[in-house]
Amino acid sequence: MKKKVLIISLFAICCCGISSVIGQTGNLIGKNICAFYPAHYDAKPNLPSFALLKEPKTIGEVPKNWSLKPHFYSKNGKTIAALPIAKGTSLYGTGENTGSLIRNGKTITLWNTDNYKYQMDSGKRLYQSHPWVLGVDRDGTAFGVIADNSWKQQVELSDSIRFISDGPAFRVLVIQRNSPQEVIKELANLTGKMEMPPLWALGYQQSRYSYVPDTRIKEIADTLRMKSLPCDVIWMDINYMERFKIFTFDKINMPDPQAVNNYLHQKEFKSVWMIDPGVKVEKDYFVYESGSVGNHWVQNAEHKEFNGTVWPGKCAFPDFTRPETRSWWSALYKDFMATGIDGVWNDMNEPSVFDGPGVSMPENNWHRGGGDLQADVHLRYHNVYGMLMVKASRDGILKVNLDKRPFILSRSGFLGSSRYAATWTGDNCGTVEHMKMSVPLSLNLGLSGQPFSGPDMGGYALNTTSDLFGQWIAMGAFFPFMRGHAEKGTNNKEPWAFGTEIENVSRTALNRRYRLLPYFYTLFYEASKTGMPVMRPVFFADPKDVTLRNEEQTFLVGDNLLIIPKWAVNPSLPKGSWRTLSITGENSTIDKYQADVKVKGGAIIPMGKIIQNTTQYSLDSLTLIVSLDKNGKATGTLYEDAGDGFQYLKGEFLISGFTAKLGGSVVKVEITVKEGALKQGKRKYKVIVVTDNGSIESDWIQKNSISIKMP
Ligand code: NBV
Repeated sequence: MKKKVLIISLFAICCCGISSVIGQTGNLIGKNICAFYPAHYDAKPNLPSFALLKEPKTIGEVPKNWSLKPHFYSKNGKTIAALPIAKGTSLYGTGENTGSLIRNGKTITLWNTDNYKYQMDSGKRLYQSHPWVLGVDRDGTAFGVIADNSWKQQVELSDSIRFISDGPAFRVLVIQRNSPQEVIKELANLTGKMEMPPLWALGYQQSRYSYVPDTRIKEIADTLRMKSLPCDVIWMDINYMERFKIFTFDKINMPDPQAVNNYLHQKEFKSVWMIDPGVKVEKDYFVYESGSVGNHWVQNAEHKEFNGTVWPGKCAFPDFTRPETRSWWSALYKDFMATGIDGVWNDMNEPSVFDGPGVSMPENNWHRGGGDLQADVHLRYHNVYGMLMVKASRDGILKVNLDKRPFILSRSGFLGSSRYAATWTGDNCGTVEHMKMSVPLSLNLGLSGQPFSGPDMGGYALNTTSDLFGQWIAMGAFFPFMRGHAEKGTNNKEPWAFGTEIENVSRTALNRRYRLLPYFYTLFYEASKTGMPVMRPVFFADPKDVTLRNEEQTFLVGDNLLIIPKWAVNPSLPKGSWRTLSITGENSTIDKYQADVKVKGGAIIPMGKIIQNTTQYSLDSLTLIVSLDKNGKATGTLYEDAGDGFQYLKGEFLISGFTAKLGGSVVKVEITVKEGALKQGKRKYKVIVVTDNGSIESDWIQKNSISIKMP
């Protein structure tokens, strides 16, 4: 304890010597959660918080023995909060950034940036900002720190955690818990949780910039079905629009969007269509006209309409800080969605402005705010521009499709934006390096409150080789969001575009994902309830085991599946028994592409059938994969509901519990209903007990108690 005090005071002196120190106050806002304020904290330029769901309530004083306190000071015109960390602490979080999973030694800029190929600033700033750091101490206990402000800032992670902001002094929230998992759950309690997505959003998604004309969309859809490559969604990129004007359809490329959607629906596909924030400045264009009448545009420093160049040419940009603008924007979705569109893709919402500083707006642009949001400069609102946009998009879509769960994919985001949208990691490259990097990218998004993410599978920019595509789809099948996407001008990157071998590799990978959907969907439910990520770092298997802290080639899906991509070299794997699982009859131990999937001893994994899309999803025959622990026991869970709509919020869901126990040479599996009122149809089960020397399977049995004799 004495040593700690000494370190902290040395640290404080260090800060004092070079800058002006600001005092600090703090209070307890939850069990082992404290909020710290710089002296003379000014709420006006900081609140309401964009990250937090609601303003925290003080419930007491900072506990006497609380060691993790920020020091506030200012230096060179920046406001800084610094927290000393103990040697050996592993740092994670900070959202979407390139580089290793572990963040120690990194400096990250939080300034949402359209970063094509992750080239600018060596990828140290990407499309999203998460002023959040997760720390795991040597002993596996953990803490989390939120710098509660939206201003442009840097996170410097060295011998201390430093948030260095261009804005005024801000408050800092510190969570302390016994494990990183508990910290992540507290983060979700503070910043909100992702709502249950529609089941179809968990399926495979096929995209390209762009599938045009409309006949090409049908061709893609037909080929997927003809080749039995399971898929749920086809994506429409900007070329469906008339001269890139949002909420319009090009007369040649997309003369009848309703007919396209009908066609896709008939073939059991959903469709997701792109909408960008930039509105073409053009007389008689209804979006620009109505936006101008409503005075909805972001202003320049002179308080005049700001214009910048994006795809359509000269554009105006909605000022989403204004409640009136958000309502206007929401209402634009009415006719758009009426064409049968299922989901929306909000791109370019950093916002990207081709001829602006750093590919965005000038920092001194002006947002007028309204409601509880103050009028202020872009420097303050830039990082939440996309978040405010998707919030308005979501509201609009919900109003039109009252009984459907909205699905929005947003490129830009901020801490807490999983409340409104899923995300992908932007314009990566078709390179081995970017494939490998996609693992720590999505893992850290999961550790930063965004459970629903994934990369452009196969790589967006550059041509992709068949071998790389094979490796990528084999691994991508286990990411929360699985979409193949490619840039204009690159080679075709659909699963069949690389020849028969890779087409077969792709089919197996997709079949593996679709069979695992009951397990995935259960994990999405968990994420929506607790904030636990779907894709988890391997160190979650044992936070005390420091050898796992750097592991970023392999990952966990939930707690019970360990994914080892074929390209992984000497990964650090968790101890205990993890048994190889064959999901569709494949033998991953000799396969050149399919990732090794290992199931944890003590787990039961529910698996469905091979289906071509989620319209065919049915749990009438369920396979239970049983992997016993050293005490001969295993447990598992299954969540189910209608797959869409909101009846699940009124109790129309079912959570089943599975237990297995070895007695003598017999494994007895019991199935019980734990929660929920959904009526379960007839269901037969097959139990497969996976052991270290192969597996034993039962017949199909329509009972809730199944015994299987071990050899
Ligand atoms: O709309 C075109 C692309 C899109 O395909 C990509 O996924 C986005 O990240 N979009 C960026 C705009 C142009 C990028 C060069």
